[in-house]
Amino acid sequence: MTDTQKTPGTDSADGVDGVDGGDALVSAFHAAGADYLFCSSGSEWAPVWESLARRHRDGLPCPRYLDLTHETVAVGMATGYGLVRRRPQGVLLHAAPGLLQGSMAVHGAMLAGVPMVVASSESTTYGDGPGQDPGGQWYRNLSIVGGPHGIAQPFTKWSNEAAGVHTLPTMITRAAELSWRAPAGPAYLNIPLEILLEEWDGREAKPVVPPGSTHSSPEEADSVAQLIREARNPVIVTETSGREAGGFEALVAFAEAWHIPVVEPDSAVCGNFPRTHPLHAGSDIGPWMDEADLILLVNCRAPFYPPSRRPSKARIVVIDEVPQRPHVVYQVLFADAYLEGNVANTLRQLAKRAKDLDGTAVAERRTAQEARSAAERSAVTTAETKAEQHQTEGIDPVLLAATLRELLDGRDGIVVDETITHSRIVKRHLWTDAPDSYFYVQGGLGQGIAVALGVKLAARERPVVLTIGDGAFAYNPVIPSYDASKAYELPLLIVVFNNRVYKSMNLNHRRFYPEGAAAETGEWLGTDLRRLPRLAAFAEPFGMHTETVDAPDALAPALERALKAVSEGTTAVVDVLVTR
Ligand SMILES: Cc1ncc(C[n+]2csc(CCOP(=O)(O)OP(=O)(O)O)c2C)c(N)n1
Ligand SMILES: [Mg+2]
Repeated sequence: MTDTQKTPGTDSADGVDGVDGGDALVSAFHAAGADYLFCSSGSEWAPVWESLARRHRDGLPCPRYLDLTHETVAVGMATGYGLVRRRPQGVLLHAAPGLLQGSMAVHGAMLAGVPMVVASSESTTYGDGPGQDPGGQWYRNLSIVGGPHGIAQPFTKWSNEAAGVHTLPTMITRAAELSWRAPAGPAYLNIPLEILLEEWDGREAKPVVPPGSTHSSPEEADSVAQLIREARNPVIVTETSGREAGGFEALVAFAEAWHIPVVEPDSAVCGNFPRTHPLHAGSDIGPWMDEADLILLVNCRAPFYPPSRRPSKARIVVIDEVPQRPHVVYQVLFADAYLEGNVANTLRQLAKRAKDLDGTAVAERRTAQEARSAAERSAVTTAETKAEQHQTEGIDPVLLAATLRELLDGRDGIVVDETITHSRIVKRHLWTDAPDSYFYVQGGLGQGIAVALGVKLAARERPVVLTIGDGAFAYNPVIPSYDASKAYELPLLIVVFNNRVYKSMNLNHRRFYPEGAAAETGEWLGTDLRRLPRLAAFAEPFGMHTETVDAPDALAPALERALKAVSEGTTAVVDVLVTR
């Protein structure tokens, strides 16, 4: 390359200090608009570190860089950040082993519909080529047959190898653009170390602009509006409308315009509709299966269970930009009509068409919904009163969720949830009613702390609470997660619903073998966690605030102290010994 082709950051005329694939990568992520590179280290990233050091020294633009000490933390933080910011970020993992370690979280990002470009590396010369020695570990230890892009393929949207330094920046911006489009999800790029070390001509990548919008046609929207007008007992069922930019607000406007109740089934994984809204119809689609005459599935990938349980008389309209999720193995929707434009756009179009409503039908469903809403409010109150009354027996999880709700009231908090048997309680009693205020951690266990850290990174001004089971907590890379919290000043309130058991799995064992040998002898294998030490204690070496609570009277004061510590900048871990 000639000197004139070098970037302004290149300060050597002999090419030794010239830009290479590492700088091409940094330039491309900058062009893709990534705010962050979430990196879990490996020797292939030295060219990237070198580029960043050079850019920092010379005041040149680049994404912010985070040194993270575990792959789950790197990917999980990118997921949490992307849930709030909805724009692809960069994730750098180490070779095939780092990708394998991070793959559970990449799969989680795929389920969560979060855009990101994940990269890791391999060697193509194993030390037998000219140029820099990649290191014997690539020959002896790190390679995998078919290349890391082969293993990434089933749990990413797109997976490939970068074949040369000159196509690398465009490969990265292309991967970012692919990952950003519906259904958003991670794209993977294998970037061989030799390419990262190869000289690059310093051509900065062209900035990536956001995707264009997609709309359902007015004719399609008209015909669905007509179906709604003709329905007496319609219902909206949604899992993730709140995940779309503006989706939460658009769903409220749509439901209100037509007076249609909204069910958020247990498969809902983010806040879609205010829990406190009079049109919120709880989480059970059951009562509607035979009663509704129109079911509007809005971003709802798995509405019925078993999947073949078909509503008896309802027509079904599916509103989803990509209804058949390519990564879902088995999916049954029974659609009578599809609206496949951007969901927020579609809902706004439908809201505008809410004219000439049948007054009698609206009055009927308003009365029915008022009764349903009153019954739900009273059931919530009854459950909370009962939880308070049984205080002598320990801390009921309902009491924990309700106490947290009261404490968070008016603070614009965000709840990240990695509980299992307590997740219904969290949704029902720790309700959240604003956009981007509740996220359920998807995929395998062990990502919750990282996802919460990423959410906090994207919303530093809001308190972020992680609710987590004791089993899930033990799956998290706790040390690397606490390290990230401390290093990047990301204080969380972590509340452990500690029942000393993998309750969910024990319930399944009992369900499969109600009168089996384990039921007879009491030998319940695979699920007992009583031997774990005090979970809050792992935060002590990090100087974090810790509380272990086993008495109901101590609960609210402990949570208050913890929240105060968080507002002062320290992560707080409150381990609550719950009764079930
Ligand atoms: C990576 C991973 N390994 C194993 C599992 C299987 N699994 C599902 S629920 C669960 C137990 C969770 O225990 P806890 O967080 O205490 O919740 P509880 O069941 O007590 O409500 C396990 C191990 C999983 N989901 N993910
Ligand atoms: Mg448990």
